[in-house]
Order: sequence, then C-alpha cells, then structure tokens
Amino acid sequence: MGALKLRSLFVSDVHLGTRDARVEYLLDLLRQVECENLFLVGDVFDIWKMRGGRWHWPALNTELLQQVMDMAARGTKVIYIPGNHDEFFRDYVGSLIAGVQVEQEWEHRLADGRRALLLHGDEFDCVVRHNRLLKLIGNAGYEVLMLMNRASNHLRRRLGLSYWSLSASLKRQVANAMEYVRKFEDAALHHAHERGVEVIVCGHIHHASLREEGGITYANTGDWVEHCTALVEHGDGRLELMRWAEQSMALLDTARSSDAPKAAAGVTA
Ligand SMILES: [Mn+2]
Repeated sequence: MGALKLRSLFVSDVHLGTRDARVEYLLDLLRQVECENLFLVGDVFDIWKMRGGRWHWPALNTELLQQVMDMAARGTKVIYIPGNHDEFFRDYVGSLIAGVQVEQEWEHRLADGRRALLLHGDEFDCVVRHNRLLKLIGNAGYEVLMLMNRASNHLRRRLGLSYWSLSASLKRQVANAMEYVRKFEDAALHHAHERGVEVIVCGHIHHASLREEGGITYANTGDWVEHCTALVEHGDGRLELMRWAEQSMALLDTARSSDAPKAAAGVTA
C-alpha cells in the first residue's frame, strides 16, 4: 500500500450509481497511492440516475467510499467539491462528513507556491450550452454510446484485453466536441484570470487536459466512466496527468515480467 507517493491527487466524474463507473480502476489507484491531499472535484455520485430509479450500487462502490474514509483517517486531507450530478451534497458545503470536507470550491497552494482554484466546472455551462452535439450527447445519443461501450468492453474483458473507451474514440472524431472543449477551457482560463490564480482545476467535461496559456495553467481531471484519468501533484508542485487504465496494466506487466517494485512504473509513461 502507498507505493506511489504524491503530494496531491485530483479525481472527478466517477458517476457512482451508474453501471459505467470504472470503480475497480479507481479503487486500484487509491490503494496504491499515498498522498497528503485528495481532491474530489465533483460528480463522484450520479444522483440523477438514482432519481430515475436506476441506481446501481455494487459492493465495490462501498469499498471505494471506505477506502476514501480510511485515507482521511490516516491523515490525508480529503476535500469534496460536489458537481452538478451530485449537487445534493452542495447543501453540506462547510461540513465534515466521515473525515471528508465538503466545499463549493477550494483554493489549494501547490508546493511551488502557485495558487490553484478547484471547482467542478458546471459553472461554465452557460458559456458553452448552445451546442447541438452536447445536447445530443446529453440525451439519447450518450445512452446509446454508453451501451455500446459496455458491450465492447464486456467482449474485451472476455478476451483478456484492458478497458478501452469506444464512445471516447467516437467522440474524438467529432470536431464539434473539440469546439465545446475549447470553449469550456477558454471560460475556465478567463475565470482563473479574473480570480487572480495561476492554476485552475476542473472536471465536468470528461476530457483530461493539462496546458498553459497566458501564464495560467488549465487542468482537467477527466473522468472514471470512460478514460480513468486523474491529475497529480508531485512533491515539488509539478502537475501531471495520469491515465490509470493504461498505467495499471503497465504495473501488472512489470510485476509479471520481473520483481521490479511497483512504484517504478507508476507516474511515468
Ligand atoms: Mn458534471
């Protein structure tokens, strides 16, 4: 346990309660990490699905929550910023629940002194809402994609292959989706500029990113329904994106092929 030493781990858009949450991957990551800060940047739960009567809660979900609480008990500072799919918890902003601090947004000082503003990102929806593709993805189209994604990964599992995102690959081919992402990132960068912070960290759009523009760093944690991505802060304040579906497979391969310690393959690649 704790082979990967990090200063901070940023995770969002797990969508617990849906069948699409890649809980096994996130649990695997959390069990291998030792961090001072764990930031949950929204849409950890998908309470919209619960209202629809399609709440999916395998035992693994409870194990994941237990793992987070254990980390908090062992001294990791855990901040939970509810998103639009779990806005129910926005009523608990300012409270401490099982060692987890609930906040609307959070300002984190990186080890190198930069100030990072953390928020889920649905705050920027008004800027990017008028987008036909987004509406399509938001409605039936998205459900169909997810169904196809499940079917293809069920097959891949039986073939012994790692998780691969069909819908992500389809969406990547749609230029409009990129336009949406660009508008979202512009809105986030603009907000960071207005707030006078050097770094802004969001989730929400399920598109992991880490880039700098005009002296401001934009980071997006991605998601755990398709991509299994996280943002990490190293001991020196350096930020890096982590793609866990690929990296955890690399760890397995390393363990199989040699006696090399698991930590070695962790954050590189
Ligand atoms: Mn969201």
